[in-house]
Amino acid sequence: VSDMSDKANNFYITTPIFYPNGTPHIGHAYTMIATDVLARFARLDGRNVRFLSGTDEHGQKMQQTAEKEGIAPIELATRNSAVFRDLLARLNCSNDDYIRTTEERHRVAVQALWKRMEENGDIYLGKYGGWYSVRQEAYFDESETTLGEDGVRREPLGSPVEWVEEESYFFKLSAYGDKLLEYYEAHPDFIGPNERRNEVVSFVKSGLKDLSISRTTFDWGIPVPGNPDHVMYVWVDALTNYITALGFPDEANALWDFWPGIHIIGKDIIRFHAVYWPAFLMSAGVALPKRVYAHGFLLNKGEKMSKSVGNVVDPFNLVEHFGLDPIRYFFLREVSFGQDGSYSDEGIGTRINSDLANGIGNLASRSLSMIVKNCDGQVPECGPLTDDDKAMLETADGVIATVRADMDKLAIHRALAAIIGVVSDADRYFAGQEPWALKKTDPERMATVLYVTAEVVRQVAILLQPAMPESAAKLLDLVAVPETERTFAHLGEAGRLKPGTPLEKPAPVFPRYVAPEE
Ligand code: ME8
Repeated sequence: VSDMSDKANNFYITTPIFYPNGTPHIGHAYTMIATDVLARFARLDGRNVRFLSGTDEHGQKMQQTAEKEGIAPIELATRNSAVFRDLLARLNCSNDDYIRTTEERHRVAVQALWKRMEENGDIYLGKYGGWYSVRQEAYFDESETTLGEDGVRREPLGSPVEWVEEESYFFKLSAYGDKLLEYYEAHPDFIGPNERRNEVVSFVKSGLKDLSISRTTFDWGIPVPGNPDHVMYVWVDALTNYITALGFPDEANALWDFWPGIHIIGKDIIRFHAVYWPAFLMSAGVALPKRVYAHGFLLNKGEKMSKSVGNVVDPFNLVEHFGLDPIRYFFLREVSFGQDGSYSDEGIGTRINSDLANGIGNLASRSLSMIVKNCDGQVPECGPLTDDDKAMLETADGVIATVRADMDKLAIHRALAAIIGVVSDADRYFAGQEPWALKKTDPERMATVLYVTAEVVRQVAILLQPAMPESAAKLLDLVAVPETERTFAHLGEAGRLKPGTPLEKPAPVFPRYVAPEE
């Protein structure tokens, strides 16, 4: 039982807040699923969890898209933010809060943070000129841009840039280079994975310039305190969401005990989270996040997804086609968390069939139907254990240690491989013991083998809950585990199946995937 008053037990985790200038795609879904599995894992492991997601609704891009559609920016934001919220629900994400940056609580927090940075002497008024990308909402150094044969200058990711000059407030980022480097050095787990950490360290070592943090060329944003001609640069606004949702600046409210937290992001926005955000927080005298971890990008059959290539996959359709838990499992298991990953319908089908239908699904249905048929429909008595039985149970009891260590390193794919590895061990155990042959020769021995196998199914199902909450619950129903006995505290000896518990004929949990005819 976790102690809810113990601050050290609090666990705060966030997704990026998404731009609602369009509808979500599979990359957004991937971030949501990965963050959800980390939140669910921590909950089952007895932590007091708070999980946040939401939408990033200000900025020039939103204003321009709304203008094109002939609607107000808030209408566009409200319409698409609802779709992101629906996607979280469709993906069975367990977020505790959903923040929209157009909410009043957020204006209050952002303006408070700005004032603290200003009081610390880190904000000054100046003039800014630079190559600005509307799509990236960022200025680029001339050296980072290239002039195309079509006469259009572009930033490294390919969006056009234009020369913009405006009066602007600046944040003294240049004063934070050494402090950031010291911090990275003292907190080796602050940025992950290592590739991203190295990238950030070399960026900071190359020298930080002051950062332009206000705009006068449009007005869809949070006004700068004391000078409403300026709206805040959208990244100052956006990053603050993580503390708005904990009630900042009211550091006496109970939610504030969740700070600092862990930010899960895509690799595209590492600089904002690992350089700008910690500098803002240092300036404002607020604790820095525990960790910023960037996952890789998803590629469709190895190709970048883009509207022009026509390979953008709608996450709602993908889930409809394959089923939710298989999709969650596929992305978490197939992609090395932190690296880029590729997906295709064939890849998804193969993975679902090998690990789920032929793996845990088959093990559960074979062993449990034998129990229902041959053991009076009850969890059988467990007789004296052979070395093979003991080894099998030890494997199952011990896997949580590996899984916990992997999850702590955010190696989600490895944690799942370890869990599915136990299923392979159990398949070998089951085949080797031949309980179907023991039925005639030694029914008591058969009962013990079936008991051990069902007990492995119980533990695997408990461990699979973060990745596949609904399917794992069905497996736990099959072995009649009460809902109150499904946390990691019930793994191992503590939660062993009780002989005599009635079991139902097992319904299939993971059907085989058969690709539709062309
Ligand atoms: O950047 N593969 O919002 P955004 C994997 N509002 N993940 C992907 C992806 C892909 N192909 N494409 C996008 C923003 N993502 C800002 C964030 S946070 C204070 C503000 C995911 O809607 C990935 O997590 O463009 C990426 O970081 C995020 O979507 C960007 O979402």
